[in-house]
Amino acid sequence: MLCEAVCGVIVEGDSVRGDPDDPFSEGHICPKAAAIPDVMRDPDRIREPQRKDGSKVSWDAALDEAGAKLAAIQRKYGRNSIGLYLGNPSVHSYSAMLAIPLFTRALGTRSRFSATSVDQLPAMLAALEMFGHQLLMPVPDVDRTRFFLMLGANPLASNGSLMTAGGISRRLKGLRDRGGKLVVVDPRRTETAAIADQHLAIRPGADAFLLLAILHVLFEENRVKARFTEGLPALREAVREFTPQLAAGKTGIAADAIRALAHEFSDAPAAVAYGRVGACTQEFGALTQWLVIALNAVTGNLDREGGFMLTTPAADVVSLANRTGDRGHFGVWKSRVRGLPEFGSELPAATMAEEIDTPGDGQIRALITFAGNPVLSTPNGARLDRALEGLEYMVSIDLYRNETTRHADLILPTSFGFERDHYDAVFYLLSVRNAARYAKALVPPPPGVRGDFEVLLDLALALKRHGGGRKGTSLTLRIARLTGEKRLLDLLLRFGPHKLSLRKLEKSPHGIDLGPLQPGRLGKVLLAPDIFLRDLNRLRRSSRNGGLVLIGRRALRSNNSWMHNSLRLVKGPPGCTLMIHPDDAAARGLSAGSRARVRSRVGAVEVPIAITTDVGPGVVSLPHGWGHVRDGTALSVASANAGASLNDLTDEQSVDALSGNAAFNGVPVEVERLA
Ligand SMILES: Nc1nc2c(c(=O)[nH]1)N[C@H]1C(S)=C(S)[C@@H](COP(=O)(O)OP(=O)(O)OC[C@H]3O[C@@H](n4cnc5c(=O)[nH]c(N)nc54)[C@H](O)[C@@H]3O)O[C@H]1N2
Ligand SMILES: Nc1nc2c(c(=O)[nH]1)N[C@H]1C(S)=C(S)[C@@H](COP(=O)(O)OP(=O)(O)OC[C@H]3O[C@@H](n4cnc5c(=O)[nH]c(N)nc54)[C@H](O)[C@@H]3O)O[C@H]1N2
Ligand SMILES: [Mo]
Repeated sequence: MLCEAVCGVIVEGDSVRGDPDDPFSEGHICPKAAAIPDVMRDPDRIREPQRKDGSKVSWDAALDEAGAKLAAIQRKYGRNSIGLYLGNPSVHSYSAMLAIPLFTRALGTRSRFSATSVDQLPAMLAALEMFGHQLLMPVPDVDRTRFFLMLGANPLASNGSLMTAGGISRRLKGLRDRGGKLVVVDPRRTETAAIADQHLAIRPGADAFLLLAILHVLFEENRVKARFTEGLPALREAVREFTPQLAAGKTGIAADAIRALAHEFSDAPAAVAYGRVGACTQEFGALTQWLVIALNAVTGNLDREGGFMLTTPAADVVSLANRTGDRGHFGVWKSRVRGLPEFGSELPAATMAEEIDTPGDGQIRALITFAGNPVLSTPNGARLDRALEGLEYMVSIDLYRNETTRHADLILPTSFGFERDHYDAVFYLLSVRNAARYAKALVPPPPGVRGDFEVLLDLALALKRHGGGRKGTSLTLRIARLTGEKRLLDLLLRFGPHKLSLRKLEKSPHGIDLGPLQPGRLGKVLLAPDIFLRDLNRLRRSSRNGGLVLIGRRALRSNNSWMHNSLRLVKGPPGCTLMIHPDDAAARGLSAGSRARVRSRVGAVEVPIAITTDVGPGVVSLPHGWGHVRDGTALSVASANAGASLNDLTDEQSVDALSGNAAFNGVPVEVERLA
């Protein structure tokens, strides 16, 4: 519904609690779930289509206007003049997921962006290059592993990501009860690092050096036991120069500790390495994700129990994509202004502002956003904020007038939470056990909102009616619209590997356990794809300046940029603080209770500080998703607890040059005391 952990809940009136009979989450729940009703009945939520000035407009008039304007712009400037940004919650709505492929096909623009390129793109690129499919992303078999090496993830706050695992604390405790070990690699001593057996405080962006050095030790000591051998000699050759000594200088982790880690990983009866947001949104995200898979592979832990495994989801979108020949692609075309590569037909979100504000052929003149807030969630959001002002037309499909959608000529509001039925079409693909659960809608949506599926298809149909979009797509849209998302989901389940159906799922409202992950799901694996070997040159040349670097963070009671209007989540001490080490604070005359100005190449923000040894010297941390203080938003609770936007500091020019993914972590900053 809004979280990758997909916990089962019981709803009574406004109260939400964990479902003890859910075979997967076993009663676990977190504060975000309890806040779902807050969003549903939030007075600031948009409940009817509205214009920029806040005036109401009927659905028919709104869709017709949007269709006409967008079609006119495409006729005048070409199809690519319309940009599309898809935000994170689209993957939590099966209704949106089923509509999006049809919508994007009908729109026919190459100016497509999504939260993928500020998140897991490097992991998808590694899957595409190594396994031949962008969605074949293995997950850690947390319930059976004996050694868990976790890089750049904080599941105790995030509830786990690309690792759907309701009740992750219980599962991590289980690992230790079996005599297993958890090692967390993170520049900050996070909530997860604090419960781990070992925390290795790495310098931001240095994970590739660490992984290369572990591989170096494994090859040097003949510890390699790979079931997949394609590219093994090239991998051996590539890691030769990356010694533990070299890595120690780059990572700040002692060479002996790196050797010991390599030994423990290879001696464990089952081990898994896993890297998440911190191991993706950095300068060497793609190299890191490649090396994570390679480490699992050469130790025999890829695609086997207790290691890095693939799921067998009841609604199998991967085999559907295979059948239609869409395994993904990379770099087939480049972005207009900076020449960054497309991935799966999307361009990096870090290029969106420049594609809007740089004049010339192919410039974006109109924008559609769906369930996104890129002004707060993409690098140098302030530039995007300004760029949006220059658009000829913008339409946003969202629950709120937020920092992004405030620029839209039209906001089209959708249903949310228990107002709609729910199936986790995406997250059972990433689940640590195979499972399935379908939830019926519990309450009717407000009369003026519509479902994601309906709105997306109707907008596409309106565009087609006015002569815009790609030719030959109307019929499919109409058939899908008539079929409806529920029937399409039912078909996916019926044709899936477990031969389920909606009817069967409706009979088991607590969900169905479909068993542990199965080994032997991977065919061919390429251990050393050329694009990664070549990118090692960039790693070799990388150097570090001596100043402070900024990293992000997440908190349990905060969900990206959009749940800060729930009082129960934002109340208490301020969430948006700059964590800084005591030595760095002292050197700048900062003391407890001070406010600081943080400055980067692209901007400056002012925030309260929190002095803590949880971050090492040289590293400061600020959460993302804050900064709700722009004119024309209508978020009363959020504005009163505004904070500042981390992405007014992150740099749109700083990307993982291989994948184009945003490099949010490791931003050079200066911090000074505010008088
Ligand atoms: N409560 C809550 N839950 C959420 C979200 C939320 O906003 N709030 N967001 C959801 C979303 S969209 C996602 S994608 C997931 C993310 O899920 P996670 O990746 O588990 O969560 P993060 O807290 O972002 O963890 C990233 C960690 O990487 C570390 N890090 C930063 N730079 C580096 C580096 O260079 N190397 C290494 N090794 N580590 C580094 C950070 O210190 C941080 O602890 O969480 C999801 N769940
Ligand atoms: N510096 C830094 N920046 C980051 C990150 C980081 O770690 N550091 N993390 C990145 C990550 S992992 C992600 S995923 C992105 C998220 O970035 P985005 O997806 O751009 O932003 P969100 O904050 O998730 O905003 C979601 C919007 O969708 C709306 N919404 C919620 N549910 C629905 C729905 O069901 N239907 C519709 N139509 N709308 C809905 C909400 O009202 C909100 O406006 O942020 C990224 N930005
Ligand atoms: Mo994300």
